[in-house]
Amino acid sequence: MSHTYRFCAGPWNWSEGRDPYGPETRPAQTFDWKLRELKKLGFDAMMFHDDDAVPDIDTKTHAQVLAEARELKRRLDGEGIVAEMVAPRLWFSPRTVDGAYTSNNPADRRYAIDRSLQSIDIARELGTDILVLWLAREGTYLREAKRAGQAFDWLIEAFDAMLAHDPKIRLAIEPKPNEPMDHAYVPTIGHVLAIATLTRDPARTGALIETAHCILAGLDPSDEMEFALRFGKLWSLHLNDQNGLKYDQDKPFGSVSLRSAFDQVRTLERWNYGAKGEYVCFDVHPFRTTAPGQWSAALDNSRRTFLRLVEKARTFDETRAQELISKLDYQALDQLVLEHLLGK
Ligand code: GLO
Ligand code: MG
Repeated sequence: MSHTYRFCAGPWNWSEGRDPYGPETRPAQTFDWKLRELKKLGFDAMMFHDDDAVPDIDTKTHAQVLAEARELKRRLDGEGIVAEMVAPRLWFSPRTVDGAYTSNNPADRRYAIDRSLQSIDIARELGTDILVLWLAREGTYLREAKRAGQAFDWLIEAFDAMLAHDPKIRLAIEPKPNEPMDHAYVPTIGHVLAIATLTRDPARTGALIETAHCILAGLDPSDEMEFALRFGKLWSLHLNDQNGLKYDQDKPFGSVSLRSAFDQVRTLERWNYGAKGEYVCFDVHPFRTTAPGQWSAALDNSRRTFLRLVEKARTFDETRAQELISKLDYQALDQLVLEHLLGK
């Protein structure tokens, strides 16, 4: 229980304040600015959508895409920042309006697979073996529009194509139960691990867990993490917070429930998360009201809260907790946790 953590964020975590009811509230910042901010904040890695790494990706040839990825790698090396993962952003394109791997249109399914294979090539150039798959539009608004069994076959077919494309790539599937879809086909970590068993290489098919997504599924984030860790499958992590079953909020880590955040950190401590090179990523968004001067606060605050909670996890009176557990005195255990968090 003594290792240090390494932190990661993505360019989208400096979002500009847009929501479904109103436009941006901050002017966009450049990628170079974000890279410098990341360094200043004490982060070690950046996570990338394919089109964060190579903007306007669909207008470029494969050779151009790879050349730009190589150039990005040079810039990252220059700043001392590692690329943690690459994720194909399959939910913006007009070719994925009906979903990507599970679209009812075969040409669009092909597009999604090809773009994912290209993302693997980008990952290779950037020096990471993790391809994150947030299956944003793989689900339904309308039950009768698709058959779940068929959708699972298409998902497995797509995962298999990716696993075959590169013998080193590892798929970290990021489950989320809803939004943008009404119901997603892979809503929880249990679904991820079950579907992994049907791929051509289950050992290279694992998970990324996001706090808010567990809460949206009505599940406890630390238990979900513990489940993935028990299977050796927690390869990346998106910490943030979420106020109940609402729209996806991506609040700073610990913002809604400090106690839940403590439980998540305690789980990571117990399993030595990070010891195999995994990063702690914060998938947070600044509040809409945030002024440009405080733009990085959601990330900085999340990291600060995380580190304070690591101290709380390491100084928690485990002996006393065990005594209370053996007597089933959960009333006292509850208060032990609360007073520890309150600083008594
Ligand atoms: C949205 C997801 C999203 C992904 C990111 C990486 O709810 O959390 O932010 O993590 O696109 O694939
Ligand atoms: Mg996420």
